[in-house]
Amino acid sequence: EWQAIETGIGNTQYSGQVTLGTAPSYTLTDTTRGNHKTYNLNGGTSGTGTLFTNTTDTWGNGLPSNKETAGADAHYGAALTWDYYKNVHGRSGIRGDGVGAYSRVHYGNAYVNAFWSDSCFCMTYGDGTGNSKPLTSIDVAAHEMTHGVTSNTAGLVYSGESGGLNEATSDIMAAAVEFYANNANDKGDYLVGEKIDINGNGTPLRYMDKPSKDGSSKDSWYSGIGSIDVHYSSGPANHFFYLLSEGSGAKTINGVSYNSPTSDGLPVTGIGIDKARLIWFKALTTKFTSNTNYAGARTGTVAAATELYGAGSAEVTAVENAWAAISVGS
Ligand code: ASN
Ligand code: ZN
Repeated sequence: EWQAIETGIGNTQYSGQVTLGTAPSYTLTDTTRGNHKTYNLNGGTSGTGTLFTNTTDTWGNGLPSNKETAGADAHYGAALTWDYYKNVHGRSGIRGDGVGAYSRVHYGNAYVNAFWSDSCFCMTYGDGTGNSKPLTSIDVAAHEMTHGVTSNTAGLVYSGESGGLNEATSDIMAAAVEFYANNANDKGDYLVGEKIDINGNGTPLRYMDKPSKDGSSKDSWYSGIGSIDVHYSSGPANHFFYLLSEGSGAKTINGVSYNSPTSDGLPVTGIGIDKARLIWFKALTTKFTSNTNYAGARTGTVAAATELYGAGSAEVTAVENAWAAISVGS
């Protein structure tokens, strides 16, 4: 059956003016991306609320007081993440079957979190502190959607070291999506949640070049890291990915300054995020299993890099050096 492809205009809070999939006239339904839909919970905490519907094809006004604005941000983040997985990794949707998930915005009252749920095959966003900072930025959307990808591939158990690797996978792919999007209002970075002001002082939620900058995350692996919260045991793997992409030491990218340390004091030369993201994705989808730990992640990524770039390649050496730099040896 033939279906019109409508592209509306979204005035988002975090990403400026963007195009949105809005068919049929006019709802937030993305027919070119598995019919991904975006719903307004309007403060509710269950069900789907109502599908965003409009008489014109312009959505939101860039401000959180307009209920469509968060819908536009979430719809855009889902579209970017879909495009990233399709165009960079050849994966069509979260399950790889071309079927879209859906997004729900305006969950609860001043709810400061966002989450993926396997049971609804959907992602949900609160409106943040004072209902003025919805958690609908590109990186948060990509982070939550990637929980769906992880769940349908490696299936990394959400506790212990595998839980940290699950969380890191979401942060890693969030950074990759942000760089892929190259949005003028939200350029790529190795920060997580820099737009949503979750700390109330303008600082990001997490830092991949030096995870301990958040006060809780770990920079390197240690025996016992599996006992801490998965959003902190993700630190070493986030740090690994930064080092593999950009290398150790000081560097400024898109106006953000980084300074990544190594636990062994040896320098790491980065191979660029375009290669690093392929290595991580290949390991996630063909090497990691539900109980993969840090040692297994090292083995899996070395194997993935070897298949992609060859034994003895500079890429394999960089993977080995980046793991050594966060205290995961051979
Ligand atoms: N936003 C959090 C996350 O995606 C929610 C959670 O802790 N499950 O990790
Ligand atoms: Zn997460």
